[in-house]
Amino acid sequence: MYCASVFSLVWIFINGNSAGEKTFQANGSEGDFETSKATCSQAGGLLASPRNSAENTAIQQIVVRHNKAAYVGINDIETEGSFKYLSGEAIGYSNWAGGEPNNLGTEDCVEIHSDGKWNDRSCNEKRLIICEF
Ligand code: 293
Ligand code: CA
Repeated sequence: MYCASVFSLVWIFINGNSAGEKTFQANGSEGDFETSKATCSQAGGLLASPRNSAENTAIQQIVVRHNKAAYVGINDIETEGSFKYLSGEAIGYSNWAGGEPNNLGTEDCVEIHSDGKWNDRSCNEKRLIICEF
């Protein structure tokens, strides 16, 4: 337990993926939105849900490291145009790319790109799984 904790702290320091109280982690695996949510939940965490710019930057760094966009824990599945966290709470921070969200076709999930900007996207793509703990 002690060694695991020390390792975790060193890992987080080296990878610079900590923001405030949260740590963000990816192991390279990918999945659609439901798979990403379930994977993080099974790991005892939550699909990464940026609530401020520091958290968004920490997640962005992981996207850059893996060169693969990721879903965040935000969607408007329930009510079009009303983006909410997985908890059901309305989002209090956003970092949309220009022209987004555009709900092209039907886009109810949100992906984060290597520039840190968000795009609403179909929930059925394969994206890097990033969890928060
Ligand atoms: C359109 C215009 C693009 C944009 C794209 C995404 C799809 O094709 O500029 O990147 O929609 O919003 O989710
Ligand atoms: Ca879009």
